Amino acid sequence: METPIKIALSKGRIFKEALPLLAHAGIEPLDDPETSRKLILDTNQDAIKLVVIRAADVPTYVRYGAADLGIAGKDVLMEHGGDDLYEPLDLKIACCRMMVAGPENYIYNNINNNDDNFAFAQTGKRLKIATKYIKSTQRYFAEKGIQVEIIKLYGSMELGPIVGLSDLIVDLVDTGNTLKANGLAPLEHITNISSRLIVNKASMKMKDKVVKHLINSMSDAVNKLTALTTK
Ligand code: PRT
Ligand code: MG
Repeated sequence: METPIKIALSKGRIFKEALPLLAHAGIEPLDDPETSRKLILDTNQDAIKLVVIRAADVPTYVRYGAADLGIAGKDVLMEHGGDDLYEPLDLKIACCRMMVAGPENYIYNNINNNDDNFAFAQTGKRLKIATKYIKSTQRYFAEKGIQVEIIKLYGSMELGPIVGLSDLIVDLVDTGNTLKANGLAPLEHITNISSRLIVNKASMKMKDKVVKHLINSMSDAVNKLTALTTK
């Protein structure tokens, strides 16, 4: 038997929202990652396996060919950076917005009269931003022509301004409930986020028939399902 095609994805919202798309493409997992401890799930097709890993690890698995395809949030892909994998399809699932957030009506000073062009917080110090999205945050503020001090966190960014670790945060926002529950508000919209199908470059060449068939059927599924939800 040929080596099976592996699709890497994370459990939780991406897995849940990818299920209907995979089903449309004829792929049905035989295990539930929420209850199974297996990291490689069999599907109804012998030739297709699902590899269940942390969301931020998906581009790495695909980049190195440990998985042929993957499903990853645009937020994760922007941090991964580089052109070391293909991103042929917007799956339009797990949608949210990347935003600057902080205390309601927070205004910072963009002082232009020094060479560094740093933004200043209301404390008079350089503006500090806590986030796990270092590259996106850097790029966003660089495009505004200001430098900020970025503090790398791995989660619970909302805590930053509350405990005085940072003035603002950059995080993903869906309903806005998490921000609100922590006394914060969305301030600036950076970009819209959705999950993308990504493909290993060698797999695209070597397994082109199977991979292209999968891309096409997933694309069909996206069109059908978005047509249903926008009706
Ligand atoms: O949670 P874990 O540490 O295991 O990993 P992860 O956070 O990387 O994975 P997961 O499954 O939480 O998120 C996977 C992907 O889902 C992300 O990479 C995004 O592309 C996408 N996504 C869509 C989101 C959200 N919506 C989202 N709302 N990821 C995270 N959130 C979080 C956000 O960070 C904040 O804490 O939900 C909170 C805000 O939600 P609201 O509804 O309160 O605004
Ligand atoms: Mg999470």
